[in-house]
Amino acid sequence: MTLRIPPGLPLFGLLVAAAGCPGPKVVLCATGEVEVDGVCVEAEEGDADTDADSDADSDADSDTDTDADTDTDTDADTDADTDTDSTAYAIIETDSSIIVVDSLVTLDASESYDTAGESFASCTWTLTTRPSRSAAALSSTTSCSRSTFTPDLVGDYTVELVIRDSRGIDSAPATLDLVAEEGSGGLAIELTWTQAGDDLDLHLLNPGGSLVTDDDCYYGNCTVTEGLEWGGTGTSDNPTLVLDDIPGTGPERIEIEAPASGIYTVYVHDYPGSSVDGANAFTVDFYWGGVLIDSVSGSADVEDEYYAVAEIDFPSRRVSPL
Ligand SMILES: [Ca+2]
Ligand SMILES: [Ca+2]
Ligand SMILES: [Ca+2]
Ligand SMILES: [Ca+2]
Repeated sequence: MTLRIPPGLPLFGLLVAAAGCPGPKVVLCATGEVEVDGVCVEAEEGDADTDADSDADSDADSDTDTDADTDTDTDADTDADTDTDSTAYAIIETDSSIIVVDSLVTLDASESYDTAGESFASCTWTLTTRPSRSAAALSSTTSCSRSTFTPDLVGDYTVELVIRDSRGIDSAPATLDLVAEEGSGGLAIELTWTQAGDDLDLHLLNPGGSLVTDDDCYYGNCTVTEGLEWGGTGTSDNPTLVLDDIPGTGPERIEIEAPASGIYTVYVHDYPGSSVDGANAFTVDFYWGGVLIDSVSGSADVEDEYYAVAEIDFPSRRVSPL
């Protein structure tokens, strides 16, 4: 028979399985060795136990450490919150995040509150973002009720409000992101009044124009079927009286899609053919691109009287009451 000795195996650990000697394999290993798959390998006594111990120790240690850390952190956070957090909460509200160039934006802080029920020590508004060439500014930087501003350029604006509580600790800032767009265009001037049966009339004078001429847009010359030629040769700068009213309380409405530059003047006439004596309160609303940009009120007290209400300048769209 040929005896093969696997390399590296000690002779006394050799498997003996000669031909003609069937039966259970017998492996004799030296002290300090164990049989594995028919060969003797060096036993690593205590390995299993050692590993088990290590694992157990590690687990125990980890658990202990984690618990300790958690407890410590929680306590520290709680203490810090109590000591340094403001009891004031700043809130800014406005109608829409989309705003219109040259139209006033109102920012309301009245929903802000203090969890301790104390009065605010101070409020600070900041316009933190505006287009690079913008000169827009807040009407108030210290009011705790409201502030306003008028975006002068298309672009992004951000307003921030910080409230200091009675202990002198500042709230987290409330921030409001706004995007200013050009109005979709189009001037609309609308007249409403309070006493029916009186027939008030809306008149709009072309820059430099006179009442009851073709430089005055009113019921007599300016309806959708008539129309006037104002400004340049195109029609977008022409006025139209799109709503007329005689028996009710309005509205009467004049529109110009793209007014030429200049100062236009608005009058209200108390038409004498329909007569109601006494005061008749009226309101003229100015819209640009469908957005209300200004409103002027007055009172028509005398039949056949013309009341100068306001001027509106283009291209600035500034309204000046008269
Ligand atoms: Ca009248
Ligand atoms: Ca009328
Ligand atoms: Ca024209
Ligand atoms: Ca009247």
